[in-house]
Amino acid sequence: MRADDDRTVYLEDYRPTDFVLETVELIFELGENLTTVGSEMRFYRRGGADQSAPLVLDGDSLALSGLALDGKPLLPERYEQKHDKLIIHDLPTDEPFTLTVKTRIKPAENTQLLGLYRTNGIYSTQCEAEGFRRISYFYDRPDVLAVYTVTIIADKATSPLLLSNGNLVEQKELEDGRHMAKWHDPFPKPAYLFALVAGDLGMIEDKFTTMSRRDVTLRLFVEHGKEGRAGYAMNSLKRAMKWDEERFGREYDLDIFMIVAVSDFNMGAMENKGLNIFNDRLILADPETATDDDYGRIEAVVAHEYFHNWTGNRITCRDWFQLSLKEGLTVYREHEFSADQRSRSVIRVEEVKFLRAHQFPEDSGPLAHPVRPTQYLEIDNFYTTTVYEKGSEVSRMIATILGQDNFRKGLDLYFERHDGGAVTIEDYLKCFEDATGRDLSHFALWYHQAGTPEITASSEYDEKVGRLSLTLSQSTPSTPGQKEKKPLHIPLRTGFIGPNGDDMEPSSVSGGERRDDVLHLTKEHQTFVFEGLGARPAVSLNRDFSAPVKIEYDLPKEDLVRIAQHESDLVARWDAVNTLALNTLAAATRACQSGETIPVDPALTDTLTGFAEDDALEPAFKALALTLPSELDIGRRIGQDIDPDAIHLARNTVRDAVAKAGHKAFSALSVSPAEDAPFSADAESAGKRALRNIALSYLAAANGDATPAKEAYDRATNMTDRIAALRILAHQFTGAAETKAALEDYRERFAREPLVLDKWFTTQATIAGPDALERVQNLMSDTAFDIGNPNRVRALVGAFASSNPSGFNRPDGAAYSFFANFILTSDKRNPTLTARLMTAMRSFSALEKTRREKALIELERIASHDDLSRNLRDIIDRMLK
Ligand code: 0A1
Ligand code: ZN
Repeated sequence: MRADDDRTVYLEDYRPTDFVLETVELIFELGENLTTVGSEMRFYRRGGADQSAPLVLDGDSLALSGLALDGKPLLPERYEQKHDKLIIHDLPTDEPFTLTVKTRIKPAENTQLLGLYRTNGIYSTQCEAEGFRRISYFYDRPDVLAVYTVTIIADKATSPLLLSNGNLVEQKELEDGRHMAKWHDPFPKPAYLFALVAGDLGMIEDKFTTMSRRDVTLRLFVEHGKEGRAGYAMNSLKRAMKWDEERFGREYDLDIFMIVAVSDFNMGAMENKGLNIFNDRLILADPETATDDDYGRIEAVVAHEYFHNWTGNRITCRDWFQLSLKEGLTVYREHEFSADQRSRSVIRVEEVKFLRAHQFPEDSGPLAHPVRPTQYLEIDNFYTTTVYEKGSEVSRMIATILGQDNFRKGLDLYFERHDGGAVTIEDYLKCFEDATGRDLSHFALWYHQAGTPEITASSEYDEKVGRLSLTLSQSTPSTPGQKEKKPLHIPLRTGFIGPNGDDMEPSSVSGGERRDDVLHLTKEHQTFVFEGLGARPAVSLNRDFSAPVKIEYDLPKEDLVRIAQHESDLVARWDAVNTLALNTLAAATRACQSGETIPVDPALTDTLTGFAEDDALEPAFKALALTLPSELDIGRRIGQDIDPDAIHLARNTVRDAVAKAGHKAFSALSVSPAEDAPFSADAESAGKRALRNIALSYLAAANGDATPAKEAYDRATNMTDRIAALRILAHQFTGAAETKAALEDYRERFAREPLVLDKWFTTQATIAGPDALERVQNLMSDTAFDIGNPNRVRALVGAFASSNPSGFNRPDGAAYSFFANFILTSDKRNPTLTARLMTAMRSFSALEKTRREKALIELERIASHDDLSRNLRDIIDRMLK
């Protein structure tokens, strides 16, 4: 039974609207304390719909100041305002009609950063998912697509720039120093893709000629004075436009494409039609202020938002349960773009690391949900790594199962069949089935079943006949609301590595489908039998991480080492080293807890030294392979009764042992081959910097001397090297005079650069140990800290809670209590941000008993407040269920 006050939304309740909205004309008169919004909407009643049904429009925190039907004011008995809805009765049955709604809003008071808000002198909007209803009463749902015409009126001196979606059709001066601009977007769109920006910004401009030789004007708006940092984003945009034409045949459709960078933004960026709005940290970059990772993220996110023009905007979601239809697919397209722009295996390893660090824990904790959920209380809380990254993996698996050419055929059909539509995951899958004839009904379970599948593998080799039997069993753990799970269709790329390191190819396979190197695991238990293998191979399962699963496979250590050294698939090589390292680190943690001496497996130190010395490997890959799993990775591997202090000690011990064993190699790598060369952000140069910096951190560990890192800091000519040196100092030489000096220098050097100071906040927030809390509290009173800015909050409080396991989980629970207080305050200001921050504690039940109990007390304290936002209420209740 559903209670009356239950605001949960269920997929099964979906039905189309009673009225069809064709066009909307909006007029904004902008004022920071009072903005008026006029909305003129042309509707008609849908054929077949209930002919007496009222029109029910969504609203949120609006003041209604006018309401008219076909130009005549509506009498109070014709409408009601209930639970934020505007309900209008007795509307025409056959004739179209025009409804005019006037609302008043206060952009400067909007600290939620949803709807229309004004910060730093800029008006901007964020309407996904349900922000438009904070601007005007509307059919605020993705399946209502209308053509928009938008007039913006504002003071010309403070807002010389007036932008909205589509094409500029009129612009003129008005009285009293005001001016107006009128925009028209010919493409019907849902309200979540609406955008408006007004203010005074700098701009860079470029152009792109599309494959059908149309010229598109490209404009990128940033804070005055920051134009010099916008070039890389512009360049990324042009590469993304070209790539989408070449790889997927997708051409841009308007004459202008604009990006605006704002400094107060809840998320990364937003794909509003023709007018993307970005968190400025994902636009601004130059060598002195941005790291190589920043450059990589900018390239990826600029491309991601651009790719949405087809996957999301031209074809959108029928309802928010289908969110992964646009997000999963767009992340997959973004990943493929990055792989083509950079080194494919390096990009793939980074994706695997991200998935394991973020999506797997989500999928195994209290917030687990399917890629396509069936219910939600607050849709904002479903912009998750499951919907995004697991959704992307699901599209990747479709490509693996069908092959790239067939995947493209299916996607072509999708664009052709559904252009202009608002569709479902089923519609998407059907295109691949229809284009290729392959039945994906079993595969579709990936969208509906939550939890990370676990595969247990065992193998037997019969030397006499050269036969290998590989038995695979799969199961998926229970998740909230889904107790029983069915076996999935899992595509597993599998290699056989012979004793000399070469790939072996079996002469035949039985027990299941194998195409190319893909095994199709479809049953709960399945034994594949491979004939014609003249020697016992090391079995490399899940090459390229072809399926987002966990694999339990008791490979002999020499097989792991063989894979690490010889696999032709670099992702599998990385994974083998990573497994070797995790095995060692987990054993070291156990020893640490029982007070034994900490063992360090020479197989690990030898393999890592071998990597460090191998000149044939590309530097970026070497850097990844040499990076030990993080303390959080080790915790996840241990899984329960986690003691973060033991992990911290164990990891440092193993790191020091690796540093000593590879000392010679690391010394060689730490001297730069091209330190004085002019900076280039390309992937190859970035790889060299990454390798040099990881070598430097090992050297610092081996020598126990802060001097080389301080020298590297002083010498640095780019942010990658500077922050790498600062991190080594802060994390490995906390409290040293060199560290203090470098931290002060950085604070001073970037005093007027809030985005750059975020790295300074994060570096310090993630210093391990019991002093972290006090350090974070002190930093909160730094003048550069601003509780109203989501980037600052994430850089300091977010980083502390999510990336400082020993500091945040101090055994006395003081940090939990600090965090709970912060959450309660922050919730009043910005619920979207706060609910996301809260998820940092979602895995608290995996901690050892004392910490777990202390964490629980604080979580329950938060839950006991009866005035929480719906966002926070949803998260905390699910965490405590
Ligand atoms: N669609 C955007 C993500 C996004 C979602 C919600 C936002 O505000 C609450 C903002 C952005 C993307 O995938 O990039
Ligand atoms: Zn997206």
